[in-house]
Amino acid sequence: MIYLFIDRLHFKSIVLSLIMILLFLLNTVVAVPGSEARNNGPATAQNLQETDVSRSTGFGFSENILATTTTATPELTVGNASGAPGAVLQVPVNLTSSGEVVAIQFDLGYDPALLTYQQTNAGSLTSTFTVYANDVPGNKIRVIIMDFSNKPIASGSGTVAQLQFQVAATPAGQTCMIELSGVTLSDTQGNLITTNVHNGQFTLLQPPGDMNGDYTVNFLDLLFMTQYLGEPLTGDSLRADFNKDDVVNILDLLEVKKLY
Ligand SMILES: [Ca+2]
Ligand SMILES: [Ca+2]
Repeated sequence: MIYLFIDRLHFKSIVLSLIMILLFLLNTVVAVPGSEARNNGPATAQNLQETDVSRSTGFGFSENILATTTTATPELTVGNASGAPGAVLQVPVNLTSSGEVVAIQFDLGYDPALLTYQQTNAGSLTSTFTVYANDVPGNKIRVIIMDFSNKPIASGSGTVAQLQFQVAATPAGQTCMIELSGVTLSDTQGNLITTNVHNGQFTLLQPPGDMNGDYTVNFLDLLFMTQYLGEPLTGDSLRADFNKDDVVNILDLLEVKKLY
């Protein structure tokens, strides 16, 4: 019985050994030509090269994103505006940024001989922000834009404020700069952000019926038109044909008379 038991143990050991040898041989045969062996095995020269490429690409993307974020200087730009005497117009102030701006302060200067300030409204990027605006000495409007939760202004381009002006009824001049000063942009830590600033310009438009080009409509325009009654339509007489019926007559004068 004892020998029989030993023989059984011996037989099992032999079978297990044979299975181990068979598995080793199978693993060797499969592993040699396959690519998985390279990935799972020890670091060969090719493995290291692939790893290096992967790391290089990963860091490359990170560095590119960081570079874009840190090198794109925000732009604060005043839009150009135009209007005839008495017209009400909006002057937009636009911001282009990468989402790092949380608060803005600036002064907007203008010529009171041409424009009268009325009010300031939030822009497309700041509809949920608080916008303060006050007159300050030197014919300037001081604007402060912020959010008490320290929320950044969305990245991209859009208006951060709309300043409303009325053109003077009898303007002294035809153009003026709409000029930024004291521009202060802040990040979430309260740090000053370097900003490129672009001023705007207001241009006075001739009102309809202004025949003599003095930006007002009055009896002088009627006198101007009478020079061309029945005259051929060339040069200034083309303007005198106010209703564009190809003749200068009393009907044109009556149309202009309605405008003042
Ligand atoms: Ca006129
Ligand atoms: Ca006419």
